[in-house]
Amino acid sequence: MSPILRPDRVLALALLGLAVGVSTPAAAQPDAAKLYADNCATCHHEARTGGQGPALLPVSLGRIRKTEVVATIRDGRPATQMEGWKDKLSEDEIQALAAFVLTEPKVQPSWTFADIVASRETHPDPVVTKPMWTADPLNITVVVEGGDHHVTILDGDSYEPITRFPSRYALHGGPKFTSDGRYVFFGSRDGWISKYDLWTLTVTAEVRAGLNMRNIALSSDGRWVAAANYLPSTLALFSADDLSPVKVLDVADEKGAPSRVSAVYQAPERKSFVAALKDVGEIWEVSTQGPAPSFEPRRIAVDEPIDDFFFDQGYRHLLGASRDGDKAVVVRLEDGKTVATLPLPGMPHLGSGISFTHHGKRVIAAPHLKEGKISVIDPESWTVIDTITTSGPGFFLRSHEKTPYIWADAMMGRQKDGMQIIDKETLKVSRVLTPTPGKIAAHTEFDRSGRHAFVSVWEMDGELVVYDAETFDVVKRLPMKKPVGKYNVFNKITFSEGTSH
Ligand code: DHE
Repeated sequence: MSPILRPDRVLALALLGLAVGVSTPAAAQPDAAKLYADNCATCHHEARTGGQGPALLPVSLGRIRKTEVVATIRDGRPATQMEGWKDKLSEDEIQALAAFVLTEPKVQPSWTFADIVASRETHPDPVVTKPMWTADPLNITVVVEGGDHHVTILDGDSYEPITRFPSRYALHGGPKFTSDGRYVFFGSRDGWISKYDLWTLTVTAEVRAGLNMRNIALSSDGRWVAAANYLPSTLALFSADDLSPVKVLDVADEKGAPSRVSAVYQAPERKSFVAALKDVGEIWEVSTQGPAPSFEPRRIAVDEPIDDFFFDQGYRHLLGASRDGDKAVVVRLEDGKTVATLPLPGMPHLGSGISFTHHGKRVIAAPHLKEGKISVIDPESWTVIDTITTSGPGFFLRSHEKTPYIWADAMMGRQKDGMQIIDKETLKVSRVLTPTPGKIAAHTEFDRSGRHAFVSVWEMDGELVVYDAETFDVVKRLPMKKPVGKYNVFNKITFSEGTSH
């Protein structure tokens, strides 16, 4: 007999199901893959690797919440070509699409040398001998506005924006400046490197180094750019002149186990790039010396993978945080020996570490991401000399040689709206500023003189609050879209005391 049920029996069974709490057959779920192919693939690529719009892969979307993804699909993103889909898709379809882009694809997409070459664009740059504007070129502050993915170039004396332009999606890490302060390089989480001429206010070249990138570094002679990638697992090297790719290193340990690259920085005194590997116990150093470097990596063995690191002042040692976030190792770069191990619980974020003068001696400070603490380390004895207790875990520290204070946020704690002012001598929080009560306060940068400090109110309708760094009076408030980070040209190119990498 046929197993087909008569309609009256289906109704009866459904009612029975309701009565006994058994679920009825679910309404058909939207086919997210088809919805994506029909509506999103044209701009974001059928493999979700990005095109006109950003890559829609979990790794490149970063720490975004599903509610944000849903809101973007539903309402679009202002000042971009991303329109809202609420009139064309149902709420269920929008939810299904959001879940889809937050799910890892079955096969990870590839990004080859040929893809890198094909992605590169160059743009004409007017020939000039000085900036096309009149502000102090070394007191320019570059503001990355994460809220709507723009960059504002700010006159550091008048606090007036000189220009504002759309950036690539989700810039991450500090932009890197050429030593004359003219060009700045930005890196985005979805792999784009952009070279920008501050004098002519022009993006001169762009290239996509990978699908998920951590950060970029510029060599001390300004000739090479290195990109640290998670996907694919590569360290990619480019000419800083026009961003043409010169070499892509597949990153793997000596036995061939592949590894993501945690971060790459220049080591000016050593004329090299140093990269930490996230999945294997090696640090790589790549020399940038000579007219045509081979970029062959020197492998330095360490006991555990390194997540994040900082150098001492002369770039003789590297202080690296372990992936478990409970200790740090000190590696002497000259001979690659691990010379000390420090207990650093609470996930120290050495990428936003700073060094400063404490009782006449240079020390290193790093915030902890999991607890309201800042470790202060003596780079001669490699011991933790103090642990500053703050009101909650924070991300960023900043200071300047001309100020007696460190400014530290607590943006991941309960008092997110406070900026803590820490005395460099007593290592105690001497006061807490609240730029806007109830709104996240984060990331500080100083002007070149150290007399003024810029603090972010980290909201979509946020602000840049300019403080007098001596009186702590508010001097100006500039509306900004989630100003993630600020970078003063002078402080960055002089490696000012109190700035991160
Ligand atoms: Fe960052 C710098 C790693 C999450 C904003 N961050 C850095 C650097 C590293 C790093 C290694 C130094 C690179 C450089 O300057 O060249 N960041 C990490 C992480 O591992 C972590 C915890 C997890 C992740 O998802 O990547 C992380 N970072 C974040 C964020 O969620 C932040 C707050 C928001 C965002 O935009 O992603 C964030 N990171 C920043 C900023 C800097 C940064 C603004 C540059 C700070 C500076 O002043 O130089």
